[in-house]
Amino acid sequence: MVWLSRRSILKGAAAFGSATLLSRHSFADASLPVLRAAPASAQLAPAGYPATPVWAYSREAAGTVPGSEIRVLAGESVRYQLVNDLPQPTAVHWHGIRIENAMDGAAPLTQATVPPGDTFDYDFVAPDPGTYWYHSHNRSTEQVARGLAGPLIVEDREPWLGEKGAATRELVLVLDDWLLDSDAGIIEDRWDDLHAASHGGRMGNTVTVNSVAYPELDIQPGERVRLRIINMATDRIMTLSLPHLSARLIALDGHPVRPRGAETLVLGPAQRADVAIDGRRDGEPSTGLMLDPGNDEWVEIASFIHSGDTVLAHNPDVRPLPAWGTLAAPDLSDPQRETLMMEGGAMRGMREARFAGKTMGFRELAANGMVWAFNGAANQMDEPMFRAALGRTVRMELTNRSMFPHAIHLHGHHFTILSQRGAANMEGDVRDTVLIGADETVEIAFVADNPGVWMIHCHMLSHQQSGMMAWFEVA
Ligand SMILES: [Cu+2]
Repeated sequence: MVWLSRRSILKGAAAFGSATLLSRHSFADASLPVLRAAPASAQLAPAGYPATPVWAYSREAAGTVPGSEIRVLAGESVRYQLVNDLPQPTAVHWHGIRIENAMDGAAPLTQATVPPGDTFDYDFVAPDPGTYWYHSHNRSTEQVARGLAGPLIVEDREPWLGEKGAATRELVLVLDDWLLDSDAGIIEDRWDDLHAASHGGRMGNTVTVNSVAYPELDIQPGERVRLRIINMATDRIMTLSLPHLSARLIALDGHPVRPRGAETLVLGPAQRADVAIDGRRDGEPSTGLMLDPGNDEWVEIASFIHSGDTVLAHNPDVRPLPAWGTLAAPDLSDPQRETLMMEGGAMRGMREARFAGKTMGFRELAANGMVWAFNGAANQMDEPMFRAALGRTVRMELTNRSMFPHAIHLHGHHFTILSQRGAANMEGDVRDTVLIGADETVEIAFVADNPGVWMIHCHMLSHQQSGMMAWFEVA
């Protein structure tokens, strides 16, 4: 799709034809394939319920949730013309890609929003292999909740699948959380619900896997499969369990880890985990992908149905994914030190914070829709939280003084987790989004090697909308 294959030229031409009828586009580059954002429909609730009106991305005729999978090789370009056929302005963020700043889609920081009927050309290199996703980054509390998100898979140039000790196939599992009414419609009048925002965020009531409620997934007994698990929920932390499948973690947020046991996994919003599983060989036909909705009552959100020939037993050790080789190692000898202090929310709150150029008390902040702050400032977009010289190592202490967990995401960079809850992280995990529990402190470090202005925000989108948003500059 990236090199202008015959197929992509044909697709581009087809898109040109239909787009001229629908939109007032300036065709700067008519050869770009179209990624359309438009209203669509999806069967999210179990059979027997009506289909749900959603907003969806599509590369072909009809929009789907999740949006069509985009898949490239590491180092290749992702090129799409976003066509906005929504009733609202929008923009696309390519989550976790160490991208050129102008392509980051973080409206209004890195580009203007794309008005209804208009287009924007995205063209960038995806340098690092791994499991990523793309989603709306304007009014995202609403637009992601309506379905504007899809998987973005960057394949490694070095072989892994099919090698000794590796998996023989892979399966992308998109987890999402929908707030539906009794007719399976998305509940639409609570985008600015400050009660939800000051707690854990806008929680849904229907968890789906690849936008299906309780799907059955086929697996052969003993078969080794790579799961690429993506949490696309706006606010829900997915606490998962994969019993009886010898689950081993092989990557976090796209970055390889030394394989380790992963019978339970905690994925904050926007986080990803790649997990190798082995189909069970004990004759039991089924096992579940289990979710703890927060009350310790595990529910099965998908089931692995075992059928077909039994695969020869694998060595229990899983072959590690090839190392990236593209990420600069932080120099911790004399780093630039930064802090991010999170406060606000229910049960603890904050006395005051700066917002829109003045210091406000709790009530005035709430009247402006702000219930959270970073370093004493809510939604601080007029100046950067910090500036770093290009190539400098930044060591950052993130402290959560609230009663709720937060999923802090840095755009344009991946960072090493140095410590969590006071304990050194011996695994050296590298991530783009880190979950920080109530009263926890996490230390991270990264090389500020990507020039531009980059958002730093909570990926619980209700929290982002109500104050947990800022940016930093690398120059
Ligand atoms: Cu948060």
